[in-house]
Amino acid sequence: MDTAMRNTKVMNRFDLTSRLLAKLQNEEAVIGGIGNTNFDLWAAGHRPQNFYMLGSMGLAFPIALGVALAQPERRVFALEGDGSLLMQLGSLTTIATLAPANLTMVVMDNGIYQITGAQPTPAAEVGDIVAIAAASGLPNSAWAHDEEDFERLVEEALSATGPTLIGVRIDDKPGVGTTRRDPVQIRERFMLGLGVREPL
Ligand SMILES: Cc1ncc(C[n+]2csc(CCOP(=O)(O)OP(=O)(O)O)c2C)c(N)n1
Repeated sequence: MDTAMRNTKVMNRFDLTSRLLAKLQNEEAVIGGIGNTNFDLWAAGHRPQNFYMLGSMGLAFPIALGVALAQPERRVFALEGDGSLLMQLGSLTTIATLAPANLTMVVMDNGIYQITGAQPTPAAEVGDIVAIAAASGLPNSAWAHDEEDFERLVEEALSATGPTLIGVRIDDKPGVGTTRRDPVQIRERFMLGLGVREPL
């Protein structure tokens, strides 16, 4: 585990999301959290296995947990902002307890609630989300030092034998695109993408 948060490069959410998607070859599910994480997931390239959370902070990891448990043969990635994860820290211990080997969580840590006006999050100066994750029972948690390190951690995650968490420090840029706000369409498209809905 590497908890050296202060030594990590400040990167960009859209760039990292694009790098993640470029590594996927097996219809892996990708769950974007509220706001910027799902906007950048959309902008990086829609895939039938992408799910875009609207409205509720902190649900990317719980939704991804459900998908990972329901489809253990499929690798599942979840993208969440630091502010949103702070709303739902308990999900980390739940995930550590259920320990799906196919789940990887990416925390996009800009230290702010970017989308609502860049207010600093409570943990911006004093907390370390990767250390919190490790102490929640997820020893396979690490900060990505730079883009290459992020790609290496994603590759490792693709064959991991337990849940993994990757922390990335990111800049204060908003998401590049905007998901269409149609929850029913998002859900139905995702279920088709996961093969659990018959096409009409
Ligand atoms: C329970 C709840 N409180 C407040 C909001 C308003 N809100 C929506 S997104 C957001 C900030 C999200 O911050 P973060 O997850 O760090 O992502 P960022 O905007 O920095 O990309 C807030 C406060 C909300 N949707 N739900």
